[in-house]
Amino acid sequence: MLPRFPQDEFDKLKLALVKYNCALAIVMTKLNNLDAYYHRDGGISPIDHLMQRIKSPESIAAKLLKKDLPLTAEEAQKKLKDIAGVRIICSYAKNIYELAEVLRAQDDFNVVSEKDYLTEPKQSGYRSYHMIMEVKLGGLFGDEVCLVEIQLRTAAMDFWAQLEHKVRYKYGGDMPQHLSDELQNCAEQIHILDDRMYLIHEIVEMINDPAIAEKN
Ligand code: 0O2
Repeated sequence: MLPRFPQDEFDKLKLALVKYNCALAIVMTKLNNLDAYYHRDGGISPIDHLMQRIKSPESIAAKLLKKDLPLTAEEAQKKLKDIAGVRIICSYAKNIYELAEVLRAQDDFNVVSEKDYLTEPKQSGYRSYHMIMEVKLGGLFGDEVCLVEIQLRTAAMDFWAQLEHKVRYKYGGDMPQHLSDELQNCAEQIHILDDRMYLIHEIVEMINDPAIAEKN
């Protein structure tokens, strides 16, 4: 059974989640605008697609328990940095670093921390680039800020992460060794595939480059 907050803390958390929804909307608007900017004049955007989610009270409670923290709304807001989450799916790993650079340059976001699980994948095989952003809420919330986690990954990495998450959830954190070995193996193959696809993309880009086409 999923853990639950005591009723009074649940009510406080519900109120706090309004702020996280607001922060999520601000980040999504920014990212959609960036995507539209890249697409101007038929250009190519490094963003393939975007996903967003607010962690459910049940999974917030589960994460607090996992970290041995009390089930309070205050503790959740203080200690969990991924209550609001955006996932940016990119075509190639190179786009991930380009976008991270662009996000760092935004005046209205303050990057609180970053984790590069692309160069240093997790033991499970997980690859992704994580950024925690502090977002100014403005409007009725005045000077209040809220944290949003941005996960950047390729479509292949996302495919892997979603399957691994499903398998891990099914076994309640006690995944059989043969499955975790197989998933690690798949993660490596996906990494190689990402590189090979990027190489094809680069070759096509070179062929399309007018300066190179003129020479041939
Ligand atoms: P969900 O359901 O996706 O929200 P910490 O720095 O340890 O205090 P945290 O949150 O453990 O905090 O940091 P981490 O590991 O950098 O990022 C956590 C999130 O990254 C997870 O959130 C997942 O979304 C994703 N993630 C990290 N490791 C893995 C992994 O091995 N497999 C998969 N599929 N996803 C991973 P949640 O809350 O665990 O889950």
